[in-house]
Amino acid sequence: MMAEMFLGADGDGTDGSVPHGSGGVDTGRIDPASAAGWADTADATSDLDGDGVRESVVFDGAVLGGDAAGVLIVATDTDLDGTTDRLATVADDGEYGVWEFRRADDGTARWVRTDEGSLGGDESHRVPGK
Ligand SMILES: [Ca+2]
Ligand SMILES: [Ca+2]
Repeated sequence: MMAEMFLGADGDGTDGSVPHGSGGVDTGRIDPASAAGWADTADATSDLDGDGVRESVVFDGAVLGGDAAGVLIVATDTDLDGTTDRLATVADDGEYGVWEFRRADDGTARWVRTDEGSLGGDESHRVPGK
């Protein structure tokens, strides 16, 4: 009985205490389609590439509700056609993600994650085999 309690408490505590450190980076708090849709309704506020034309909307995921609160979202209309085609997100825990809008030959469109990672080096560092 004692061993069982010991193992249970230890194992559960370890696994449960690092929800964002396990299973890879989860910037899935953001739904790219929803974020882009929201950005499309807003006026571009930032000129990130410095060409004099504002092409990006920077906003907090809180406007999307749910788990997105606290995530900084940068939505960019790279070809200036009026719709967002690139998203970059940075969560409050340092995890970031980049999505690009892709349209397939058959006309279907989807968001493809092109980059992900974490800005919080030590915090997210995982010891192999742990
Ligand atoms: Ca620009
Ligand atoms: Ca566009």
